[in-house]
Order: sequence, then structure tokens, then C-alpha cells
Amino acid sequence: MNAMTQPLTHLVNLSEPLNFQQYSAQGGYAGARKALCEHSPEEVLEIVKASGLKGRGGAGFPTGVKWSFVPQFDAGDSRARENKYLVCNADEMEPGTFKDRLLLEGVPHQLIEAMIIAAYTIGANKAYIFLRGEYHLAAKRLQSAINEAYQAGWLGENIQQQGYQLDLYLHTSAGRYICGEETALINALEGKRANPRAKPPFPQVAGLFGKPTIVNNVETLSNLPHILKHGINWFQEISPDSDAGSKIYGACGRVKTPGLWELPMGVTIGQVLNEHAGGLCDGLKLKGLLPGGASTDFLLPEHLDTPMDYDSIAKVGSRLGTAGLIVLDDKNCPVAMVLNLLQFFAQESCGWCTPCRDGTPWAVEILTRIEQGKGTLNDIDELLKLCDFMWIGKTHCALAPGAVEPLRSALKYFNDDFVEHIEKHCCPYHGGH
Ligand code: L3W
Repeated sequence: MNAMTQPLTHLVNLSEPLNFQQYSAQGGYAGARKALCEHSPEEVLEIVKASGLKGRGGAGFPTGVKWSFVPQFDAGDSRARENKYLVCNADEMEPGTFKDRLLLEGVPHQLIEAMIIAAYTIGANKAYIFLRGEYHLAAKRLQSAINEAYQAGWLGENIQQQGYQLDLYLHTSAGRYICGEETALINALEGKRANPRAKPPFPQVAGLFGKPTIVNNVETLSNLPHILKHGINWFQEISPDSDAGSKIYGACGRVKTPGLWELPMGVTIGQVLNEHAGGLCDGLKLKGLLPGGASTDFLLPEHLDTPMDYDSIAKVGSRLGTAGLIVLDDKNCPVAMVLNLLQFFAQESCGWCTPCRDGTPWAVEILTRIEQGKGTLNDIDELLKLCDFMWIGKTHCALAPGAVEPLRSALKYFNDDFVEHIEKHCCPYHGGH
């Protein structure tokens, strides 16, 4: 592991993460020290903006730009600090996605250091880690690291004698996928039902308890200590690509070595799949893949040379999402795979809007029929209509459009498989999954 090319993961130790002393001895908290002792919040904001860091949770929104929407950006004014919040979105539940868990369990002090930098910059005195409820080990390790950070004077009052105060709370989720949507997360944190809110207003203006709030993903935040320590040029030079920095890529499905790898942003899909995940298991061929979790469009073997950055993946009709590949092989039924995903989205719908509440179970019903060999060609048209019914602009949040992405692309690329199920009155892959 190389600290300069794999900054986020080089200190990861899953069996026993570095404690405060060990993390500090490895250069930990030097980024936060630099931010607090050498820079004003405004300067840190400019550094983060200039670095080109984009959100790693799925949407790729520029981090510095998001922070700059916080009103009355003046951390020198203690009253301005009082009513702002930083929230780390650690509610990792996207199918096929387990990158944040690596950081949470493997190097918890890195996230705490990152949150100190972010909170200082936006002028927040209270910060929350909203953690997926099932991440028990991460909860234990984070709480122990938080306690150590308080003891070492990195949390609490007058941090490192710099006159800045920050309290950091760990909140474990009661467990819904929709809590990962930032406004549903905020409602859950307030003790309300986790329904997404209408946007605007965006949380940067009116978020937790109605106050300006920044919600950032674990991996996004974890870049901050390194950007502060090594600078903007270093961050941009990690990647040969227009999107700066490294990215934690993943792969699951029937590949030889499923896992996670921190690589320069913009390596190709083929590099992740073949060089790092070892290619498909013996006897299997690649049929398709979801590039970034379940709520992205399928891509095909012809897309293997596509760089895994935000723009390149969008150009071939999908999204980088969480950059966790979900691989479909030629012995696995695409109809069954999409059915499985839609069952997940239907179960996780909050039920607020009709397209999602009714559309996702309706898609499940039709897909079940087709998978069981009881479908008709008319069912394919119905699914296409549903894709339109559940699309962006017609729903309350991104959950249903996310569910549409694998469905519509499966109908486009694997149409023959849908038709074969219908014409043969059975699943042609039976026994294959
Ligand atoms: C101010 C504007 N702020 C956007 C901010 C917004 C948010 C960020 C991204 O969903 C996607 C979703 C999942 N003024 C703004 C603005 N912002 N426009 O930018 O916003 P947005 O709306 O593009 O996305 P989102 O609602 O945050 C994220 C997809 O990611 N996804 C899910 C991943 C799940 C995990 C997980 O389990 N850990 O990562 C994967 O692809 O479907 O489309 O902060 O406030 N005009």
C-alpha cells in the first residue's frame, strides 16, 4: 500500500484498526492540524473547491461547491457556528456496495479527522455520523475512536487550543435504505419517519432542525486530511483523468476475486474487472454489469474500455454511482437479477409518492410472472410504461428512478431473454442461479 497513491486505504487494518497513538504516529491528524492551525475556514473551502473533489456517495456533486451554499459563511462568528451541522452519511445500503464499511471498520480515526476539517470549514459545532444499523463492528470501533479523540483534545472545547469547539455524535440507524437519501436521513436524525423532503430548500440552507447542514458520504470526507496534507496538485495528479483523486472501486458477482481496490479515478471497467477482480470464474462469460451499485444502468462487454469516472460512464448511458461493479455472467438469468433488485426497491420504498409506492411492486409482479414463464409480450410494454411512470420528475426522490435504471437497461440489452422466457413459458437459465 502506498500512502501517496492509495491515501484512503493505506492505513486500513480490518483486524485491529490503528488507535489514536498509532494513527497519529503514521501522520494522522496532521491534515486537521494544518486546517485548524494554518488556515482560515475560507481558505480550507477554497482548497477543497480547487481540488476538484466530487461526492463519492453516488451523485458526484462537487464537495467545495456544496459547502459554499451554506449561508453566512463566516466561521469567525461564533453565533454563525452555533446553528450549523455536519452529517456524515454512513448509511451504506446500496446493493453491491461495501466501500464505506472498509473505511469505517479499518481506519475510523481518518473519518473523525476528516469531520473535524469539514465541520471547522463550514462553521459547525455539532456533527453526526449516521451509521447503518447493521454495521455493529464499525459502531464499536467508531465510538472507541471518538472517545480517544475527545481524550486527546481533538473533539470537545477549544480543540488543540485553537478556540474551536466540536462535538461528534454517533447515531445508528433503525434501518431503511431510504435513510441514505440526505433529507430522509435528516428526518430520521430528528426522530421523525424517514421520508425524503422536497428539495429545495436543500439541506445546505435548511437541513437538520431547520438549520444549514452539510451531508457528505464517508469516502468523500475521508479525502480531506490528505488534500490538506499533500495539496491540490498532488490530489489532481493521482488521476490522469479530469476527475481528481483516487476512488475505491469494488466488484461482486461470480468473479474470481471479489473485493475493493483504491485506484486512480478513471481506470477502465476492464481493469477493475479483469486485473483486480481476476475476471469471471472459470466457465463463465461476462454478459453485463451494473457499474455502481443497483441503481445504475447495465453496461455490456463492449463498454469494458470505458474509464470509470463520472462523465465517461454517463456518456455510455449509465452512472458511476458507488463504483461497485455488480457482475452478470452468461449463466445467470438477467430477468431474475432485475426481479431481485426490484424486490429490494419495492420493499425499501417509503410509500410517499404513487409512482414509487405502486410502481415498484407492480414491476415486481410483472417480472415474477415473466421469470416463472407465465408472462406475455404485452408485459414487456407494461414494464416500459412503468419505467416512464417512475422516472425523474414524477417521483418524490431518486429511489424509483434508481430502480428504473437496471430495469430499463435490462429491457434494452437483454430483450431477447425476456422474450425467450415468454415464448418458452419457462426460465431458460433454470439451475443457473
Ligand atoms: C444545492 C442544488 N445542492 C444537488 C446536492 C444535494 C446532495 C448532492 C447530490 O442521491 C444518488 C441517487 C442514488 N443546490 C443541488 C444541490 N445538490 N443539486 O448534491 O444530490 P443529488 O440530488 O444529485 O443526489 P442524491 O439525492 O444525494 C444520490 C445514487 O446516488 N446511488 C445511491 C447510493 C447509495 C449509497 C449508499 O448506500 N451508501 O451511496 C447510487 O448510484 O440512486 O441517484 O447533497 O443536496 N441545485
